[in-house]
Amino acid sequence: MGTAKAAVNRERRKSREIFERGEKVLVGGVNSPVRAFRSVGGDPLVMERGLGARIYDADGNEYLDYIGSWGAMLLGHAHPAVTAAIVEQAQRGTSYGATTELEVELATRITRAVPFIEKIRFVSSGTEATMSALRLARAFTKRDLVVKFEGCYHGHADSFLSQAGSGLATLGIAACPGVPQALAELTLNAPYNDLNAVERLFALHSGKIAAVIVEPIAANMGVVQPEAGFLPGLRELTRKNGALLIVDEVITGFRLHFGAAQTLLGVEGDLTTMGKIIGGGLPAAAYGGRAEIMNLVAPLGAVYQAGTLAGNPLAMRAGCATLEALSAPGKYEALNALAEKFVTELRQVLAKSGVPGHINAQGSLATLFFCDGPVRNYDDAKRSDTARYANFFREMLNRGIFLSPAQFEAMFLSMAHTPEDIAATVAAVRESLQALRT
Ligand code: KE4
Repeated sequence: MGTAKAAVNRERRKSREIFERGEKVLVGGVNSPVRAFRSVGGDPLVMERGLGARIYDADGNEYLDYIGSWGAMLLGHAHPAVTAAIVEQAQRGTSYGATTELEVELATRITRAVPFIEKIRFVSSGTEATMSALRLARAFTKRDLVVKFEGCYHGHADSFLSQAGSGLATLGIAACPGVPQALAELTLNAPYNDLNAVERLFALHSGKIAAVIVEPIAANMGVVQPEAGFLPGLRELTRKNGALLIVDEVITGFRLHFGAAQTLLGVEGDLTTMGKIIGGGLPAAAYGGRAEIMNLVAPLGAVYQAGTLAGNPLAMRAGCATLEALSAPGKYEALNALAEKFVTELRQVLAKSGVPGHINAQGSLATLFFCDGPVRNYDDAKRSDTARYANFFREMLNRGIFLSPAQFEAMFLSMAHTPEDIAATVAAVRESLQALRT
C-alpha cells in the first residue's frame, strides 16, 4: 500500500511572478486556454522541466505528471534516446524547407504499423491534420456537411468548434464567435454512441454529408469509450451513404498499442489523423489514408495544403526515436497492465470514499467523473460536479500529483510511471476524496 505525500500548500511564488509577467504579453498568460486553470481556480503552474513521470514547477516543486503534454509524452519526459536524437539532429539544423529522409522514415514506420494508411501528409498540429482531412473529404465526395460528436474535440479549426470538448467544454463555449454562421451550419452534431442520431442526419441530409469525424475513444469530454457496434456502425453508415469516415487518433494513435486504436476496435477509417506521440513532444501531426483519396492533395491533386515546418527534421527525428523506443517488446503490455491495476485500485478507493463518482478508462487513458455513472456521452459527462473536481484537483496537486486542470480531459499514464508511483497516486486519491468529505 503506497503512502501519499502530506498535503502541502506548496510555495509557488516564482510561478505566480512569472505568470503575472506573462499575462502582460500572452493572452490570459497562456498559449492554450486549458493551461490557465480557469475551471479549477488558483494560480496556474509555470513548469520548468520534466524527467520521466515527473514534472517540476518554477519553484522546484515536484509532481507526478498525469498530463504528459496532453498525451504526447507516452515515454515520459526527457527520454534518453529521444533527447539524444534531438540533440544530435539539432546540430545539423532544425528545418530546411526541403524533403529529408527522416520524414520518409517516420511515414514508413507509421504506415507499416497501420497498413490501412497507405499515404501520409505531415503537418505541425492535430488541428492542421483534422482541418486538412476534412478539406480532403469535402473535395473527394464533392459534399459540404460534416458530422461530429458532442463533446469530441478535433482542434480549433472553424468547422469543429460547435459543441466541442476539451477547452471549449471546460470554458462552456458551445458555439465559438468568429465562425461565420454559414460555415457553422455545415457542421452537424450527434451524441457520441448514438448511431440512430447519425442515421437520422444521413436521412435528413441525404447526399450532402462529406464525412463523419470521430475520436475512436473519446478523451475530450473526459474518457468515453465507444459502445459495442458504434464504430462499426459508423463505418457502415458512411459507406452506405457515400461519406468518408475520418478517425481522429491524435490522442489514441500509438497509445494503446504500437499502431492505431482502430485496429483494436475493429474499424478502419477512410482517413486517420494522428499527432502528439508521433512527434515525441515536438510539433508533428499527420493525416493519411488510402492513396486513392490522399492523391487528391497538392502537388498530385488540387486540394491545397502546405506548411513551412511540416515534416521538419527535428520533429521527424524525435518521432522516429519515439516510435523506435515504443517498438521494443513488452512496452505496451507493461503499460497496459499497470494501467489496469491503477484503474482497479482507483475504482476500489472511489467506491469506499462515499463521494459520488464514476471512472471511465481504456488502456492508459482514464477520467474520474464526479457524477454517478454511466458516462456514455457528453450529456452524461456534463452532469459532473466540476466544482468538486476543482477541489479534488487542488487536493491532489498539494499532494504532488498533477492532473488535468479540467474535468473534461483525461489522465494520461506514461511508460515512465512505476508501480510505486501508482501506489502513491492511489493513496493520494484516497486522502483527497476523504478531504472532499470534510
Ligand atoms: P492540437 O492542434 O492541439 O495539436 O491537436 C488538436 C486535437 C485534435 N484531435 C484530438 C482528439 C485532440 O485531443 C486534440 C488536442 N487535444 C487537447 C487535449 N484535450 C490539446 C490540449 C490543448 O488544447 O492545450
